[in-house]
Amino acid sequence: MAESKPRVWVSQPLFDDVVAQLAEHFELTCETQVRSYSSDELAECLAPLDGALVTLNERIGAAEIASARNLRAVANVGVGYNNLDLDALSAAGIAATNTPDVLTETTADLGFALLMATARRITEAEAFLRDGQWGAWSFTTLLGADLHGSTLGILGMGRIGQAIARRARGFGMRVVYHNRSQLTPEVEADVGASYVGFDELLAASDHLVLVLPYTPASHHVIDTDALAKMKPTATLVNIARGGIIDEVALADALANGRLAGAGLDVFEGEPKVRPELLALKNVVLTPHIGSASLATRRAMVQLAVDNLIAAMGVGPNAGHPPSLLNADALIAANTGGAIVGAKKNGATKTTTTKR
Ligand code: 8YV
Repeated sequence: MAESKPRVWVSQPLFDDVVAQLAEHFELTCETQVRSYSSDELAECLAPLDGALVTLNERIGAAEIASARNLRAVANVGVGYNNLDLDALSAAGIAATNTPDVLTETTADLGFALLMATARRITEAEAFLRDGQWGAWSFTTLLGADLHGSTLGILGMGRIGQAIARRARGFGMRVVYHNRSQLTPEVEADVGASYVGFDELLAASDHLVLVLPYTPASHHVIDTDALAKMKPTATLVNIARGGIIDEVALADALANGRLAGAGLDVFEGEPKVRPELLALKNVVLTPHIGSASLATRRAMVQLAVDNLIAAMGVGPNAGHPPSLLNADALIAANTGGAIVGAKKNGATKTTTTKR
């Protein structure tokens, strides 16, 4: 009898023609409806699998993989992977991958769109027009702030931050940034940005864009104190993760004239958006569309598919997924041994066994 193919699952409807490539190597199941999963539902879906292709909506940690004894790889469609508990996946010998690079320029474009829309109050202006308030033209209606000649602050200077800095140069902006580590002088010169401390970044920015990864260290890094250090005329754009901002503090600052405007593509409780933010006029809101151009979303799914095939040890890059997040797990998985048992169940002792 022929050996059965490894079982792979795709958690959300993506691009059928791209995802179908998985069927060449695996027994493939794809969700056909957009779904949100409870932890228990996810654990049930993962339990019989060898591999999974998931999105940021699926939070995968120790509880979700507890019964997934054969799971070897989880491919995330997204560069951010705060939905994955890498320690838990590595401890279980499960390879995790993400989709960097292919979305850099598209996400930088959206960052710039929000910078412009927020500074020039585009959505507020459109609502004003659609509401029939454009009765008599007034010279002082809907005055905004300039991008040209202003200082752009970038918090988080990875690939997307650098792509935004390059765009800012074309707009005649001065660019300052803060990051865990300073860029080399060559890269700083190339992107045209100067390193400053966190407080200086807040104080100097006419427009501040957040592009840092969401980790416990960056949770609510923009809080009441940070907002108080910004210019009351400044605008703030977030294209990273909602949890980086204390949204209650932000809504309060925006409502009370301590910050001019905000452009938000991501929210702490998304897809729910705080009523305090929805009630404000000086906020531009988009539903997490940073990477949402057709070409880029297709490229992200293609990279996730390539990652999954390679992480499962088949295809032309067998054993070498293009964007692996936890090399230790892959070594365990591909040598036929994976760290399971005691550690998988949350204890500290590890045993290596065949998967
Ligand atoms: C994705 C994102 O759309 O890549 C990321 O980190 O936030 C977005 O580009 C999202 O992750 C889809 O899963």
